[in-house]
Parts: sequence; C-alpha cells; structure tokens
Amino acid sequence: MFDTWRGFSDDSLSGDWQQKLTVMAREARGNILKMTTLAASGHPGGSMSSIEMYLVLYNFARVDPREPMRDDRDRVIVSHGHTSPGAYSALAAAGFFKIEDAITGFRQAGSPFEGHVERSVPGIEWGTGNLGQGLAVGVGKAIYSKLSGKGFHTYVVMGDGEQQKGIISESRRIAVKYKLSRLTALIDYNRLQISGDIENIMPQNIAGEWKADGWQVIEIDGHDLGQVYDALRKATHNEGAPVMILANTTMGKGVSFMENDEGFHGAPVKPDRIDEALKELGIENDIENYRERRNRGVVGRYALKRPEYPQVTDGESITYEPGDKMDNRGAFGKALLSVARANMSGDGIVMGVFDCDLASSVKTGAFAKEFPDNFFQFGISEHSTATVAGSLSA
Ligand SMILES: Cc1ncc(C[n+]2csc(CCOP(=O)(O)OP(=O)(O)O)c2C)c(N)n1
Repeated sequence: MFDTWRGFSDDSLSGDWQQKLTVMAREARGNILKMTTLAASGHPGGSMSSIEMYLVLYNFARVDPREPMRDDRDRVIVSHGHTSPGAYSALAAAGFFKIEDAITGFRQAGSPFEGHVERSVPGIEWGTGNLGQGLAVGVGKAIYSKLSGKGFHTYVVMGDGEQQKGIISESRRIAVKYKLSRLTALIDYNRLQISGDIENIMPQNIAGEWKADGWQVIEIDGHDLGQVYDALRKATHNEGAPVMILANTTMGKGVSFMENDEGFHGAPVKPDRIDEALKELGIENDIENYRERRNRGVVGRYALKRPEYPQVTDGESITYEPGDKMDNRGAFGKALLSVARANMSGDGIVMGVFDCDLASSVKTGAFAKEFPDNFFQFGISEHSTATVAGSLSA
C-alpha cells in the first residue's frame, strides 16, 4: 500500500505528526492570506477556521496525491466551496500540487484554482459554491461505495451558516435510512456567516437537528489536531449510524485582528495590513515574488486521468405496434428493466434508481422488485435526490 494511504489506522496522532501538522497549519494560514491578498478577493475567514480539518483529512484519509483519481480512494467533499483557499493550501501540503501554483493561479481567469472549488484541481471531488449540495454528493458517493463493494469512506466538510439550507435535512434522513455508516460530515462551527452571527440570522439547533434525524454527533475543538484526528478515526471505523463532527472553531483563526470578524468571511486582508498578519503567523512576506509570477502568465491545467466512461449496452428493443395499448410510463418502466438486465450482471455497471414517492406512477416497481438493492425510495426529497443521482452517475 502507498505510504499516504493511511485511513486513520493509528490509534491516535503521534507526537511527530502533531508537530508536522502544527507547522503545516501555520504555513497553510499564511498561504491562505497570500493567495487572497494577491488576488484581492476570496474567502480567508472560513478557510482559516476549517484548516485543521482539511489538513487532517487530506493527510490521513485513504487518498493518494500521485494517483488522485484511483477508484477506491476515500472521497473528501468540500461543501462550503468558498473555503477554496483552505482546501488548496491543505491539498498542497499533502502533496497534490505545488503551493506556488495555487497562490499564483488563485482566481486568475483560465487557471484551475477557481474561487469556488472545481474538479480541475487534483483532490477536489466536486465543484461546489452553491451551498448545501455537499451532503447529497456524499450520499451519492457512499451509495456507490456500497453498491460497488469498494468500501471507501466519504467525508463532507460544511459550513455552519450552510446548515440553514433545506436540502441538507433531506440528505441527513436518506443517509440514516440507508445506514450509510461510511459517510461522515464535519461542520465548521465558527458561528459566523456573511451577515454576522448565525444565531441572529436564522436560529437553529444544529447538533439537535442532526441527532433528531438519527446521526451520532461528536463535538470537538476544531483547532485541536488531536481531537480532530480522534473524532475522524472514530467516525471512520464506526459501523452504526453516520457521524457528524461538530467542530467549534474561530473565523480567521491565527491572526488576532481577523478573529471573529465576519468582515473576513469574503474579503482578503488589505495590502497595508498583510505584513502585520503574516508576521503574527511567523511567515515571511514574499507576496511580491508571486505577483511577478502571476503577471507572467496563467497556471496550466492538470492532466487528471479520469476513469473510462462505462460502456452501456442497449436493452432488448421493445416494439409497440399501432394497435397496442401502452402508456408512456409503462413503456419507460419496461425499458428501464431491460437496460438494467443488460448491464447489471457480474462486474457490470453500478446502477441506481431513485424514486420520490412515485414508483407506482412512473413504473419503476418492476426494477425495484428485480434489483431491490439498487432501488432507493427517498420520499418527497427531490432536491437531494437530483444531486445524489448526479453524484452516483459521476
Ligand atoms: C445556495 C447559496 N446561497 C447563498 C450563497 C452565498 N453565500 C456564500 S458563503 C455564504 C455564507 C456561508 O456561511 P457559512 O456556511 O457559515 O460559511 P463561513 O462564513 O463560515 O465561511 C453565503 C450566504 C451561496 N454560495 N450558496
């Protein structure tokens, strides 16, 4: 196995790792600041509160920077896609690409390092920015993990303001109904969003809601590397209900004038204060070197070897003569079953059919009867269902 293929196998974070990650976190905070100040835009606040989670995940999940697309890898989904500077800094620290590329290319037209994460960046699994989608994406990956027998784990990192979005509650219930124990959610609980305190904007009992829907909740200090590791290890090896890790954090953590200031949710440190900010972190201010490189040209795209698109075989063709009486939905149900029979035997294609309380109308019942493990009844949860289906397809 690769040396980076760790899967939270150690009982706890070793002293060596603790030291290594502490240095990485300090440098990553510096890189977040450099990237956003250089681009004169971006989201440093949530990036700095999420950074310990990103670093522990990208260093300890079963991912491999040399082969970022291998099919049995764990999936790390960044749901609060605006924290791209945090995700890029952590991915670079874990060896997925050179940090210079992310700093110079951040938010530059044509570069892979967009302001909201995109799959053009090695290690990024899903393009987000439209808040709320990540958990549904994670459900799709977790279902693929089960149906394909690959057994990988999926981690979804989310914001706390993001919890206001309805699609998340749909996805939570689906995950519990289908016993997706290999799915873990992490929430960056910095208690701030764009317009201020999350409690003033929309009062919400985040831990209570997840528990009420059947999730296990582990509350931690999200800046304590040992606690982040322990919670993730527990969640990874858990066989019961899926786990949500509620990580208490501080927006802008590490630079005192940024801490707990929602102004830094989506605005960089201005050039006149960048020295002061980097100095507090103990990081050299070498922004001008990057500016020069940025002016020289765009960072190139990465050649990512994606899996081959599966060969889909046509089902048996069914002909209806002019005199035959057949409704469209009935014909659809028969065609669906025929496609499934033609493709799902042996090592065939992993197929899922998702129903939103309309099986009897849209005639997916015959498929459900023959392939019960591949039929999912999500009830009236169409928002999540659309994203889960997209995620499984991808
Ligand atoms: C569906 C959707 N609505 C609105 C926005 C605009 N938006 C971007 S970030 C954000 C606040 C997110 O707050 P939180 O999840 O707490 O992230 P943090 O402020 O901690 O970075 C909003 C409203 C969006 N990106 N997506």
